[in-house]
Amino acid sequence: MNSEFKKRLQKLEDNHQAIITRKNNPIAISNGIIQRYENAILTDEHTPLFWRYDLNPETNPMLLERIGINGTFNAGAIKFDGKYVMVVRVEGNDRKSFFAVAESSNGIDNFKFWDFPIILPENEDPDVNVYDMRLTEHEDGWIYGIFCTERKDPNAPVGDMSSAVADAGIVRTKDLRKWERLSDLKSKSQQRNVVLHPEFHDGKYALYTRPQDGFINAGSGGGIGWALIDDITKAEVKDEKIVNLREYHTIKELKNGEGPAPIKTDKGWLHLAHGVRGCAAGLRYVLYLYMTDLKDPSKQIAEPAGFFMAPRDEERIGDVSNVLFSNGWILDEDGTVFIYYASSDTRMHVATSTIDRLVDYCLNTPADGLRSATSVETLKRQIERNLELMTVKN
Ligand code: M1P
Repeated sequence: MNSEFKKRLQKLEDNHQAIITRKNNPIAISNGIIQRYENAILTDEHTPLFWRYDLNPETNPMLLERIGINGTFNAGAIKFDGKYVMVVRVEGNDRKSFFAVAESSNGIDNFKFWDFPIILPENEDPDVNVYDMRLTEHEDGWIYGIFCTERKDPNAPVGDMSSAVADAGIVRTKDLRKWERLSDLKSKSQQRNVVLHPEFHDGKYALYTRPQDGFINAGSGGGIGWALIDDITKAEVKDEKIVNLREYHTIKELKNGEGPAPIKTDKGWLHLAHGVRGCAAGLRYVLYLYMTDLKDPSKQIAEPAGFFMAPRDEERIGDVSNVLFSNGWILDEDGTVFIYYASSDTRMHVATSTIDRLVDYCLNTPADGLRSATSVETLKRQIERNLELMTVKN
């Protein structure tokens, strides 16, 4: 090994070690609903050096990077064996995404990737690109992963190298190491952002869907759907009911999609989703919450107006800028909720909250009146109540 190689390797190792062991502090100011943290929790630089570099001085004497990683984002999450675990969408410089597991003991920092990415079995129609896995610990005893599988549109005109078809791929596992591939979801429309509900409903599996007319456009797809499934090993959407609507002049007028599997609370099912609108800068993705009925999860019972979290500071910039996306959260026994979210299709962050705070936010934040005048009316009522309170105090 030449000394240049040795020196460079040491530098790379020191830098990597510093990144993966960096402490993550809460930022000083919070809105009381969530707590953001100073650092991103997973970046391309968190991926092991032995993924990116051929470490053999004989075959890579200049120690050049051989396999570049472009981003680590849109991770599913689960508490497993006492660890906070993410199944991360890792995207290479070649634009192919794959899944890899990263774990931490406290859920806030020191996330470390497992040595190997997930070896995802394929079915008869090979996936071209796979991403955004939602994990569900189902009451049937399996951990399911539902992800988007993307393939070239077979009907694309000659020369069109972009048109794609999105479907939902389904896998299941007991240990996050060995995955069984089931049939892709059958549906009349393209599907992305499909999530398995954790309990049976009327003895059937239930899926949150996102019917869409094309690969990008939701088109006539009215929002987040709900579909009961007879056989999860050959899942088929026969009937779809829209649970959470898209609406004009809201944060989700263009499209929306379920985030992670909903959390059961004593007041109803708590849902995290993303909403998309178009603006001069392109598409803007924000996160929002809503709740559905405990007995009938297809019935919405609350939805605060507007976004719950939107991109800010460095979160605004990345491979696809102005995007927050979340498909993973973890509820701890003490009621703490770890919200794992990605910014701008580039990196992962965490925000923490509690079930009580999130449910209070959902049930007591004013709903969207859908017009400027109703927003002003809502604000006026709050100002009046507060001023009255302040006068009484003085
Ligand atoms: O680039 C933003 C997001 O775009 C897609 O989300 P949706 O299906 O809601 O449009 C997905 O490709 C997602 O991975 C990506 O973060």
